[in-house]
This record gives sequence, structure tokens and C-alpha cells, in this order.
Amino acid sequence: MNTQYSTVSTGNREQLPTLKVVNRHCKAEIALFGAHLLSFIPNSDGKERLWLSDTAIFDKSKPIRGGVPICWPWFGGIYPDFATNQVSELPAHGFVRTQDWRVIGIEETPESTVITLSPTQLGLFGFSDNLLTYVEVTFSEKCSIKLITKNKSEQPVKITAALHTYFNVTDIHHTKILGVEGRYIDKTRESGIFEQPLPYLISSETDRIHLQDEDNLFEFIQVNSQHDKISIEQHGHDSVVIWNPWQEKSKSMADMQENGYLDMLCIEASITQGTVLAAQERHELVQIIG
Ligand code: TA6
Repeated sequence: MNTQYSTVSTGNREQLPTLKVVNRHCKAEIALFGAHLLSFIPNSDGKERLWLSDTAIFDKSKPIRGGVPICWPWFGGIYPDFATNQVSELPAHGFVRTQDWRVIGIEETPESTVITLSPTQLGLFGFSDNLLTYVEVTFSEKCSIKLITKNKSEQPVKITAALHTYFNVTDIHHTKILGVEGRYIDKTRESGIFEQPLPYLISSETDRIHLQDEDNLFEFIQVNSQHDKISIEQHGHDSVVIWNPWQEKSKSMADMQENGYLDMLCIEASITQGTVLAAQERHELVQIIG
């Protein structure tokens, strides 16, 4: 750690070790479990960008509810195996958000603090241990989360993935999403395909996979909630997932407070249709929060 800036210190959330970042631009906290970003507060307005459940579990028995879960090397509960075309039932959202990660780099400059982490276990659930991943988080006026995949094998491999970000909204009833239009798969309506009505408002359980096309790139999204505006920039995705469990689902989740749905909204930079990495190829899925 460069003592000249010394922007990183160790902390914890209950039993989980974390790294705390305090620099000229922001304050933030990331858990080593799951490389899970828990908090990002820009100094410009002092407002927490990320939502974290009051009843989130920090004992490694399940993913942390809130912040930015890292979903890799698959999104959702199924993995469409590239080689065998078999679809397997697997734990939701991959195998890295529920394991310890290690810090492999900290870079501190006046412009930013960059923390890079890698998982401690690869090659699970039939994946090659030559399929590598890293998370590189840059803390500055904005927070950039980069999920890097490297296929160090000699075979192509297909992945799905997501930066499953839970955003803090003042009031879901007065929240509008800008920059997400077009066709989407509605997981609350038997995965039918529908056209997004505008303005994009949330008024019931919402679980939508918006499919990127030449007219809808989803690279710049804004969430306006009463007086708060969150800007989101994304790259390397093929879709964007928008999720709010609403009242009944919130009640049914032990790690989510009953009215939790009122001040959260997931907007996830995601690869839901699948990306094939050729041998030795690298891919980056990026979300920048402002
Ligand atoms: O990204 C939306 C989603 O796939 C929803 O269907 C819901 O399952 C959510 O993720 C949360 O999943 P989790 O496994 O973290 O409870």
C-alpha cells in the first residue's frame, strides 16, 4: 500500500473481512467474500449509491443481499453448456459470489484507488480451471466495476454473467429509468417477449431481461428518484436486467426487510444471451456508477 495516499484500510461487516476506501473522491467498502462491493458514496453529494438489505446475511452461508453480487460464469439458475448443449440446473448466478476472494493488487494515485481481486476457487461445476476471472474496482468520482474473464484454455467457452447491482432509490413509486427501451423478456410473465412502455416506471414485481440491439445499446442509463439521480454506464453486456421483487417476494426473502422493495432497484450489466470466448480470449463486463 503506498503510504503517501494510504486510502485503503481493513474493516469488517460482522464476520466478513472488508477493505474500506477513503480518498479525495469517495468512500467505499468491499467485502473479500464474493469481491462484493457493499458501499459507494461519492464526496460530491455524500449520497450512498448502493442498497444493502437491513437483514443481509454476512456469515458466508449465502450471497450478501444488496451491493454488487458478481454473477459468473453463469447468470440465473441454468447454464446452457456450449460444448454439450445441455442445460444444467445450477446454483443461482454462478459459483464466485459465495466464495472468498484475495486481493491481488492495490493502486493508489491522486486520481483514484484501484483494487483488483481474484477468486480462490476456479474449475468448479465442470468449468476448466483455465477459465479465469478477476474483478477490478476503480474508486474515484465514479465507481467502475470491471468483471474480467480470461480463457486460458485451448477450447472456446461460453459464459453468461452479470454485475447484479442493487441501487439505492429514494422511493420506488417515484423512480423513473431513462435509457432502457425496446424488447424485453418478462420473467414474471412466463418469459414472454414484450415492448417496454415509456416512461419506464416500476409499480409491481419486475424481473426483465432487456435485449440489446442496434437501436438499444443500454450503454448510458439514468435512474431518477425524486431529487436523486444515479448515472450508469455499461460495456461488454448483451442485455440489461431490471429487478424489483415488490411486496410479496420481499416478504418471502429472509434476507430482505419486508418493505425493502420500496428503496431498491437492481439494474444489472449482464450477459444473459451468452458470450463465447475463443482460446486465449479476454472479455470485460463493466459498470460505471456515478
Ligand atoms: O437478476 C434478477 C434475478 O435473476 C431474479 O430472478 C432474482 O432471482 C434475483 O436475480 C435475485 O437472485 P438471488 O439468487 O440473488 O436471490
